[in-house]
Amino acid sequence: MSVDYGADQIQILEGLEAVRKRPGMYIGSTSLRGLHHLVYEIVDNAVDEALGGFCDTITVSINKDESITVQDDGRGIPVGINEKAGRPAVEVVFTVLHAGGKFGGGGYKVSGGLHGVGASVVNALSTWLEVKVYSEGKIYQQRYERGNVMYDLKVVGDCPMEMHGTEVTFLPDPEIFEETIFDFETLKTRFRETAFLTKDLRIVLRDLREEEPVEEVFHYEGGIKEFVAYQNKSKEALYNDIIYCEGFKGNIYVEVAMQHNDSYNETTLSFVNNIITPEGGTHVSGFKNALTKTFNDYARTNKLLKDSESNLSGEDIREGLTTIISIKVPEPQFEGQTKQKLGNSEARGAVDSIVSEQLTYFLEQNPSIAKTICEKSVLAQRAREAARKARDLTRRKSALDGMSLPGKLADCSDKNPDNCEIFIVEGDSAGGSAKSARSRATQAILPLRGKILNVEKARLDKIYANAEIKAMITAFGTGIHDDFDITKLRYNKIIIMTDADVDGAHISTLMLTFLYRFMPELIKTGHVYLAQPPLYKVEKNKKVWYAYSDEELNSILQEIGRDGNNKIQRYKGLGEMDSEQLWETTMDPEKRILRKVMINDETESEVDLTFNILMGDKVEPRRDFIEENAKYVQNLDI
Ligand code: 28F
Repeated sequence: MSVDYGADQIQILEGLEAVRKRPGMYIGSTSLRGLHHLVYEIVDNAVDEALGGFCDTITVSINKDESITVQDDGRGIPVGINEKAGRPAVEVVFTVLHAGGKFGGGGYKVSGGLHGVGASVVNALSTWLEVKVYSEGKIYQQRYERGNVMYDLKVVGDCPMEMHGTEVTFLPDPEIFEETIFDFETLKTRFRETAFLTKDLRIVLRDLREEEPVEEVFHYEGGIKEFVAYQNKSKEALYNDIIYCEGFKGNIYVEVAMQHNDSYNETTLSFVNNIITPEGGTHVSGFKNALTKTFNDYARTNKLLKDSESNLSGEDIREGLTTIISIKVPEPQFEGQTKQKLGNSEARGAVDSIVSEQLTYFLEQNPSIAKTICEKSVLAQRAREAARKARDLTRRKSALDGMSLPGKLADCSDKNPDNCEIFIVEGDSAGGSAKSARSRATQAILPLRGKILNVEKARLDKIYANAEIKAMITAFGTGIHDDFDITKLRYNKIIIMTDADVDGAHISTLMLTFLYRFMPELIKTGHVYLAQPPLYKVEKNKKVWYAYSDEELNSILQEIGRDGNNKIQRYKGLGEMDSEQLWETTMDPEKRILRKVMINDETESEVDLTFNILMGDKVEPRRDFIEENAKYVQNLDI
């Protein structure tokens, strides 16, 4: 090492050592999520360069050895000596915690993800990292190992005079991370989102680990308008235009794009400086306020709402509305437990005033679209009114007869939810076997008749009137909607048990759609599971084996020998098993396989889309999705 250890250098080493000691403080976690965060940190620096107008393509490659290379065609991190540090600026960027003068005044500090920490943190948490800068005909390079400088910045070659940019390659340290294998889909979702939010930026994602390298290019000239179109791709839009509002209010830049579709769900994705804000905040409330006010004003003025009718609620207007809100704020303040909610009060007014003004103008210019939306909202208002009455009725009824549980439910005797689980079983006959198989103390059985209602295609009033759905809601005990209270959950595990065939998979998906739309907290807090019944039973010399997949069947046959003495039985449904077999293979907590249903919040916007693709009206996106994902279906993990 050719670096002299002055006082500054020692401070730097202490800084990076702190990062290695408490990585969670800097990147949130050392799980798979933290691992991917490293990539976002580096890419975000390149995105900053793009937002400044200096870079138009960012290439991210997952290399064969699980290192990552990020390249941009920006100005290149400065290689000249930084006055204060007495070292090249690029070295400062990678070795000093929170370095980066460009994050000071002027411009917007983009992302840095949840923790806003940057390149030096990635460096500290990598086994090795190499940076190359292309500038003024020269290629500069420096290498670090676990944050330590390996040699002074040096020129390693020439490049064309007009070439410029930065290239960073790093290998995450397995001493730090629990897992070091990158997930292509996770990166894909993230960079698609980044590209939507940064009009004109091209992001190329390559997976070089595969025999045949995979490449995806994300480039959207329409920016967030295209984001809305993408979210609505599996739905029927109510009108062709995408409503778009944009502008500055003081130093806050606001962009909003929206379009209604014929579904009943609201999708609102909001971002601050390109960071997703899953819990919304002041920018989202400013938007909602403007939307409600503007539509009510318009509907009254144009007699689309009678004097005798009450105002449309925000929810009525947002039924079937897909919205992307993206704002840029010089100094964002994030609040809430997970720091995912915008707190800046000036953002509320900025979004409200820009949306109110431009939406009013749009509605005046497009009376037929305005009428379509108002009419849909009035229908939503009526359905909501009917649903509320139905809900009040059940609420009053349950208060009268002391919260009567559905008749079909075979409840467990233990009243401590921590010990209890409920099996939602397709069909009365399988329900019957499950009832005699179960362990009565802790396992409850709720049989459902036939297919449950597809909530993706039904309005609220119809959903609340559905017997199977009512049975589930009362059995779970949590209530729904504004009344939802997870502490009232009567079972620790909700287990969906269906046949191991296409129909069974369809019923599971309908169930998951219902849970995701109406009680997403149950999924997010890890209470929902899929049972996994066996596909085959193999018998030989009075001994029995169960196989849960074709591979498993093959390996069993390999082991016991493939001969005429095995009788192999393929199970077509739960009903073919007697209660003892059902217990042994699928329900016994000691032996069964359960799959936990999870939502990864990094990909939450995709989950919404997935349910719509699977359960919505359009055939083509569904077919594409199933084809694309066929290889994952064995291990479906939504
Ligand atoms: C592969 C990841 O990190 N790209 C970057 C720049 C450009 C500048 C910069 C970055 C200046 C003094 C810190 C260039 N010219 N890609 C990247 N491109 N950082 S990071 O400046 C950093 C500050 O200390 C840059 C003029 N100004 C800024």
